[in-house]
Order: sequence, then structure tokens, then C-alpha cells
Amino acid sequence: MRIGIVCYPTFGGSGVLATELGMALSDKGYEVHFITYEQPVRLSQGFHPNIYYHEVKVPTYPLFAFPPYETALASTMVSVINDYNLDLLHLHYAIPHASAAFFARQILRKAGKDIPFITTLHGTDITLVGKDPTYEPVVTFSINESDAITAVSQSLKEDTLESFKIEKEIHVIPNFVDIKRFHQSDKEHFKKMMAPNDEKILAHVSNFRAVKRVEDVVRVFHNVHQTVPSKLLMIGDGPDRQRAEDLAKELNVYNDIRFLGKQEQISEILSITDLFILPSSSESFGLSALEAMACGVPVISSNAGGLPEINEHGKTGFLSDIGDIESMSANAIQVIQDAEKLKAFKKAALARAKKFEKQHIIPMYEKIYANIVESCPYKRKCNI
Ligand code: GMT
Repeated sequence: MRIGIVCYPTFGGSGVLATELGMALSDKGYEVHFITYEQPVRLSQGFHPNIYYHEVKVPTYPLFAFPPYETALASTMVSVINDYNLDLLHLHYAIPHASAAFFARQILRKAGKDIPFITTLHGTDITLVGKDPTYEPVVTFSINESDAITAVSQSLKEDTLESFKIEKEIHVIPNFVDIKRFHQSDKEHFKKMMAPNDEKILAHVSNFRAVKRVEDVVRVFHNVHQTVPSKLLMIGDGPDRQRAEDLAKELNVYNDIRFLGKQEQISEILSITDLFILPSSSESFGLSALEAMACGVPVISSNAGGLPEINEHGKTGFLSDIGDIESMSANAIQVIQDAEKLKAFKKAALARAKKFEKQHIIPMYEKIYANIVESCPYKRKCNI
């Protein structure tokens, strides 16, 4: 089967998940075509003979205050579908990928062809951006036009049904992790560099957007640090990084925090981490938490969105109300202060992550692909 994957190529969770899915599918023999404006970041790790990358170029013109990406994307979709005889499109993040796919499909239908498309809802495309009245009508329409809809958690499915008039079934397919790549490895030398006096290591990974509440991470660390000798690794970059750095200076913990910026070898950093902090105000699933758990790292998180669907309170970590710094700090301290407890939480985190291993989740997508390709009218008509 030849599959077109449309996603954001950045470090954001939807792009990372889409890229991991494309790589997993190509390993299973599918031909995968990424259609996006830049090479997806995780795709840079190694050569995959079944994977193609098609760049969407958006020509500029003095008249364009906003170069029309969606138009360029729809046109690129049409060319790639025709040139490579794709069987289906899989869109990650509804805006503007689902409406561009609808447009591409209409163009193909005019030419007597067709392509089914599946839209995966990831989070802020629903919880934040999508329900803005500026986008909502187009988002509702294009989600409903999808041949199949998936959401990455039960919580996101419920949010979608609450905010949009959805006329089709939404299948819940959780995020997954490749444990062969995300596992704890021996990085003693690296740990010594980051924590020379055997301090405990806390970490946070995100794109430092407002929903991630990175200042809460710094505040929690400040409290933990007063009780337990510790260091904090902040991985990623984004609009709130400066505020987090300023707060760290104000709280006098800047010298115990490393702002590492965007990193590709996340599992190496997680291998030396004792506790992962994710205090988001909105989190449809929390892929970064799952990747941490796969490396045996317990999670101190908020109870937002889909986080309770992966992080088991009192077992793999703890859940607190959004913004409850005191509760998160107390939970973090009780886990890392007690060696036996930390060991038990690490073990439980890994066991929980194994439930989301890629081999359990990829077949859920494959089943939907087979169904929508099978019921595509063009395929039936032309018997392709
Ligand atoms: O805000 C982000 O973290 C990026 C965002 C995205 O859509 O790129 O990530 C979302 O998708 C991930 C993969 O499905 C989920 O694991 C994240 O929880 C989700 N982020 C939010 O809901 C804030």
C-alpha cells in the first residue's frame, strides 16, 4: 500500500508521532510519502528505502501578506497522488491538512479519480486552535469529510464531540513508542557531567508553548531543590523559554538548570533522568511522558486531558491539578527521596509504557487503512 502522510515537520508531538508512524509502516513494507514543508525532524535519523519526502514549496508574491500554504499543499498532494499512485492520505493535525486533502480529493474526482483520507486529531487542533470561530466551520466540515477520524486519547475524542458537530465515529488510537529506540541505556559518563555530585536529575521536554506551563516546571524544581540535591534539564525551545530562564534566575536556581534547547537524542537524556515533569494546562495524550516512561522515568504531571490515561497516579508517577505547584513538588520529593520507592516507580513506568509499544498500536491504523481503501468507490470502480 502507498500512503501519503501529511504533518508538521517540527518537534511538536503530532509531527513526531506522524514520523514515527511513517517509519514503522515503512519497516512493515508500506511505501510512505511525507508531504510537508520541511524534512520531518525525526526522519533525519537514518535512511529508510521505502520513505519518500515531498517538499511543499510556497512561492511568495508581493501581494501575499500570507503566502497560501494550504493551496500549495493541496496542489502538491494532487501531484504526489498522481505521480506515485497513492492509495490513501493520512493527515496529522486537522488544520489545514484536512481541508487541503478535501480540496485535493475534489480535484481528483473531477478527473475521474479518488483518494480516501484519514484525519488524526492530535490536541491543540481541537482543544485550542480548531474551535476558534475563525477556523471552526472549516475544521468541522473537513473532519466530517474524512473517510476515517482518529483521536489520540479518549479525552480528546470527548473534547472533539463537545466542541464540534461530528457525524462519524471517532476511533481512539493512542500514541505509541518504539522501545527499541526509547529505553534506558548506560550513560554514566553523561550523568557525571550533568550531576557531578550524584544529584537527582529532573527533566522536561516540550516546545515551550503556553500550554506546557514551563514556569511551573521551574517552580516545582525550585521546591524540590530546597530538599533534595538535584539538577533540572530543560529540553526544547519555544516562546516561553525566556520567561522560564528569567524565573530560574529570580529564584536563584539558574545554575542548577541546563536549558539544552532542541535535541534529537532524547532517549540518551532520559536515560540519566530520575523524574519527568509535565505540568501542562492541556495535553491530549503526552507523548513526551510516554517516551520518558519507556526509559524507565516516572512522571509528575498535571491531570489535564489524556494524561490520566497513561500516567497511573501513585504507581507510574503522580497527577495533580493544573497549577498546583505544592502538590507536584511534594509528589516529586516523596518519589526521589526514597530509593526503594523510586525504583518501584521506575519499574512501573516502564511496564506501563510497554502497553503502548508500537507493535500493539500500528495494527489499529492498518485496520482502518484497509477498511477505507477497500470501500473507496474509485478503487471498486477501477478494481485497482
Ligand atoms: O503542543 C504540543 O505538544 C504539540 C502537539 C501537536 O499537535 O503537535 O502535540 C499534541 O500531539 C501529541 C501527539 O499526538 C500529543 O501527545 C500531545 O499531548 C498533544 N499536545 C497537546 O495536546 C498540547
